[in-house]
Amino acid sequence: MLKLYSYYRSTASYRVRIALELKKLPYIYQSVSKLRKGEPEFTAEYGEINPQKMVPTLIDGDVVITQSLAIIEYLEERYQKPALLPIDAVARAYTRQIALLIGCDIHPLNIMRVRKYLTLPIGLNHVEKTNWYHYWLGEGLNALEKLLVNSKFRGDFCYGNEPTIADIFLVPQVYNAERFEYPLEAYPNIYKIYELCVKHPAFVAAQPDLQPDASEYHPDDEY
Ligand SMILES: N[C@@H](CCC(=O)N[C@@H](CS)C(=O)NCC(=O)O)C(=O)O
Repeated sequence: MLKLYSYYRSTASYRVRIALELKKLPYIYQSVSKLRKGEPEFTAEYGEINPQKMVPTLIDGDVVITQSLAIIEYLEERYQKPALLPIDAVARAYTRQIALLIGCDIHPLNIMRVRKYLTLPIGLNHVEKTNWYHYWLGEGLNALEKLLVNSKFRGDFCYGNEPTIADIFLVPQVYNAERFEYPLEAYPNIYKIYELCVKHPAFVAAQPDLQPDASEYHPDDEY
């Protein structure tokens, strides 16, 4: 059976969980709970599995894959139905464009190791770190909102009327924006898609609060 190294609030893990649920693939959930305590050093054993010491990591037999987009594209090629990418080349590029806008240009600026580095050695306080995140989130979401408004591909979801990788990346990022109290009123198109997705059974099953390690949560946890 597939095994996913995950952490419930990790947005990159959340993406993979959504893809697994959409494709109705059963999997073993393996929590990397050290992330919760803000400990950058995952176990040495985990470092052997994923040298970047990040989540997610997918195990499929003797295959080990890291990086959420690589995992999702692997699942797409290996387990084809339902398709998470459109058939048309231009439409595929459009959905990847949204995934990468979020995955490359928003998300990495706010992960635990970046927030820790902003604290020390840079010396930013909590408010300054929040401003940092909000600034980069705004840059990305402004562009995404425009992209959706101008797209001929846009339907109820980012592309047409079924979820694709674009929605798989959009939902965890909006979840994270809400967690960090970023106002979303300026993004009605993004938010409408988010609201639709979070009612979809696969997105519901993948949501952070329903994961096995969510119960370990403590209100003081920053990560
Ligand atoms: N580009 C990677 C990003 C993975 C990533 O940033 N994971 C975060 C959790 S969302 C993590 O493991 N953070 C640990 C750290 O920052 O040290 C992917 O898409 O899988």
